[in-house]
Amino acid sequence: MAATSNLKVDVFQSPDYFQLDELLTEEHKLIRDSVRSYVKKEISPFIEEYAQKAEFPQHIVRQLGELGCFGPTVPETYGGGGLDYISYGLMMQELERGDSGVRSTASVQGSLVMFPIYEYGNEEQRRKYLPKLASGEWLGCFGLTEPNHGSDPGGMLTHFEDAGDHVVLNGSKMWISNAPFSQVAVVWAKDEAGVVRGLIVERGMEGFSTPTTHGKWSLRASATGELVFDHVKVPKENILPNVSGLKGPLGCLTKARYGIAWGVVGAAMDCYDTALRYSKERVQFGRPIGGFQLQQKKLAEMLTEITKAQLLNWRLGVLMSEGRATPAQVSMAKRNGCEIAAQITRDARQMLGGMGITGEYSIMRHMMNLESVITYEGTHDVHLLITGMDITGLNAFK
Ligand code: TGC
Ligand code: FAD
Repeated sequence: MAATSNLKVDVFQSPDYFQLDELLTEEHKLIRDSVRSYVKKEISPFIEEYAQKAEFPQHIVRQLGELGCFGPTVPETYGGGGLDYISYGLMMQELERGDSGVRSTASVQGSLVMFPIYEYGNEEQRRKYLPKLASGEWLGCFGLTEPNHGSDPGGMLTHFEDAGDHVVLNGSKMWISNAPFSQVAVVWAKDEAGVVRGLIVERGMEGFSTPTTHGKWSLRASATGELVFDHVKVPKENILPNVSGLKGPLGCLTKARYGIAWGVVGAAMDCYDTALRYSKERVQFGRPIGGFQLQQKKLAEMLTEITKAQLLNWRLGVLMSEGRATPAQVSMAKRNGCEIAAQITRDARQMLGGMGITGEYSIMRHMMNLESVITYEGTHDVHLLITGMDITGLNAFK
């Protein structure tokens, strides 16, 4: 007998083996449930089609804004949610349960575009950009990576020169999420002294273009592109005044990596739930495959890793909300989450046999998406070296 697909009608049931719900407030649960309902209704039934066509579902930008998924920790005065980090984490978990690309859109907008404008910007910049970004009227992107500088962004070549009331920006960025549809880009570039600064570049500025990256096998429902700057005149008022040096962009990454740590557990939960349901419905050798020990081993290990990662994220969320989390702790959670989620997608895919490779189920899409997530925002090995540096005090990068 063939097992029933859970994609068009999303019947996801969240695993909560250690009663983690008891650690959440009523507000946390309300936020989590509202994003979960949104994903069930507006994402799951359609996302596979967008992914197959390699098309970004542009309409979700407004929807995510209305739902409060853009800048949930930014104060309400600027259109943000004024929420704590557990709320933010739960939102990312639920969005990525639907698709990593959807979570990516929200991560970039909230942590990599709104956060630097809020944290490093002046009042004028905050008032001009944050409400439009929070509502989804505008989409933003974050330009750090360059063709020859990925893990080592400090070597970036993009630079600008002083030209009176404006600066002239030259260079290019690669692998930029949201780029092709963005109205605004937070770009990291070096000044004449070689110091990294943040600039807000707007679509329409002469010499600025955002060519789309084609041919991805991963994050197909997310738009990726380049940022090309050919003598772009950027008004000086668009420079973020309150940060200089690499700690500017790396500080944003800490926020976004935190969201990813939660997000990937959402993807893992989705794959586990699908595999569990399938294993109880799919009959071979006269009984459900879930009755075989080898299948139970996979399910038991999946749930163990999910539970450990859920606990890690919750504790990290508390530390983040209290302002006590370190970037190295965030690295550990991002790395661990990606690793266990990637392994769970692979095991879950095997449990569905041939059906596991089809778009009838979300597993193969999650599996391919996670190949990007394990790479961006710091690769698996980079995060390991960050942990190594933190515990030994010895820097393996330099
Ligand atoms: P290093 O000398 O160690 O540090 C330079 C300055 O930055 C500070 N710092 C941090 N600050 C805040 N948060 C962090 N996570 C920080 N890490 C370092 C550091 O204290 C120092 O400050 P100061 O005051 O002394 O100047 O820098 P390094 O050049 O040796 O590099 C270290 C390394 C390799 C860990 C770092 O460059 C790194 O993390 N590389 C990975 C690059 C990366 O993650 N790129 C991500 C691009 S954006 C992206 O992928 C978006 S995908 C989004 C989506 O679609 O969801
Ligand atoms: P490299 O840095 O060239 O790394 C290649 C390999 O070498 C990796 O395995 C790495 O771990 C390893 N390596 C590198 N240095 C060391 C070392 N010191 N020790 C041991 N091993 C090492 N960037 C943005 O700025 N904005 C975005 O919005 C954005 N979105 C992205 C979306 C997608 C779909 C993808 C795939 C990437 C995105 N990125 C973005 C870029 C992403 O952050 C980089 O791909 C990532 O940081 C790795 O850089 P790289 O691809 O140049 O790999």
